[in-house]
Amino acid sequence: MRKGIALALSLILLLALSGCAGKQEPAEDNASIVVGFSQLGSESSWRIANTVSMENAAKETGYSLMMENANQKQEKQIDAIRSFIAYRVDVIVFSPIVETGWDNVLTEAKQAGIPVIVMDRMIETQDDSLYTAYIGADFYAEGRRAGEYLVRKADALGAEHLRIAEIHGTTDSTPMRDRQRGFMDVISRDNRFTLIDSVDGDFLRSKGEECMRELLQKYGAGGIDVIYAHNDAIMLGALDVLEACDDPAAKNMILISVDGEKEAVDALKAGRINCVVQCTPDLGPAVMSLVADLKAGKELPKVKHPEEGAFSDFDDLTDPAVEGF
Ligand code: GYE
Repeated sequence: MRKGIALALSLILLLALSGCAGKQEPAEDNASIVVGFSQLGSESSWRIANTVSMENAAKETGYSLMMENANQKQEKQIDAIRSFIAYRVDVIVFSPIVETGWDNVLTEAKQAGIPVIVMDRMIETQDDSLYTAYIGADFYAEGRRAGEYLVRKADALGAEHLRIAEIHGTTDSTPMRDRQRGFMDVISRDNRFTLIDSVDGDFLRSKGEECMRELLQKYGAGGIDVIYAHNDAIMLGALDVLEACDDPAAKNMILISVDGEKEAVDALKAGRINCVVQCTPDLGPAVMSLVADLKAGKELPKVKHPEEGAFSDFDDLTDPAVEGF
């Protein structure tokens, strides 16, 4: 009997302790901290998952999120940032559609004393003091991973010469520039590879389809060995065209993509794509923890990259860890 009571008491104590150590309710005064977030658009599953990640992280921390979606227009992003300044939000977070053209509006934010966190894509500026911190993927490393996969694949196939067509992302955006540079840095000194074309897929599935149709018209399926798409949306659009093409050569291409959305990872598992380089959209929790550090007066790291890898037909794709978002 005594033993029973002791056990019950220790259970209560344990529950109470774990209650203390467990998930905390967001502090009530967090709601008074307003985060103005300018999302660049809704062009891909990556972007939609990124928006959801920001919304969920704001809910969890209790910060008030004021979000504007710019539908792929830089002017709309600039307007949104101006409206956040007018509203005197506590922190501005934004994912810049392209790298250049932000100095004026960020100078206005700086003059208003509002810190800016650049999320996902980066800006090009002479003045580093225009933003407090940047958090986003190392796109150059992603491009290198795509190139390294191709080198390994060429080795495994004993290929002598591979003709590559690149369908790139939004011109002058950070992932476009750096995924291209990283990939080229790996393959350009190896004379087994020739880049035959590089066309603009704007990170859109519809554009991926259109570009693939044009590439087939220009080179024929037999004239292309590799497609390097800068995101899964482009690749899935291209894949629709390749799979509907009568020429058997259209099914023999090596297909390399970036992101890791579920539809692409499933296509990889089904042997329809060869490699998907990972890029995580789940940046919300890290952004909100930067906001918390900022509010606590801590110094933020200027640059932060999430850990990423790649999935390919060299991996065990039955591993449950291989999954998309
Ligand atoms: O790869 C693509 C999206 O900026 C990393 O933007 C992001 C890219 C992502 O449209 O799917």
